Amino acid sequence: QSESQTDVTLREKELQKVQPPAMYQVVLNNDDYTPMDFVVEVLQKFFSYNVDRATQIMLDIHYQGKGICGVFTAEIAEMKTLLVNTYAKDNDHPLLCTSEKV
Ligand code: TYC
Repeated sequence: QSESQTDVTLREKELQKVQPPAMYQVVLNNDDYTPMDFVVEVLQKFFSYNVDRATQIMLDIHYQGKGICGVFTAEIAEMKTLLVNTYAKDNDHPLLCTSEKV
């Protein structure tokens, strides 16, 4: 049984509908060596949190093992992850930033 032309046209219209972009969580991972102050600085510098919120998030990561810093489109998530890991390396800290699709 073949699809009617109306069905095909409707399905094409459906496929053409704009899709919201895929979103990615940028995650900071805990470790035993990166100073707490440095993590707070990273959260302020790259994710625009104020010092109080940055401290809360840092402590959450410290006790839970990891924590979400923000949710972004692919390019922004990738760029922030790279910037944080480069900044950590440049400062000789093992801090690891990762991103994962929501
Ligand atoms: N656990 C680290 C310490 O005790 C602090 C820390 C917090 C490190 C969050 C990484 O993503 C991190 N100095």
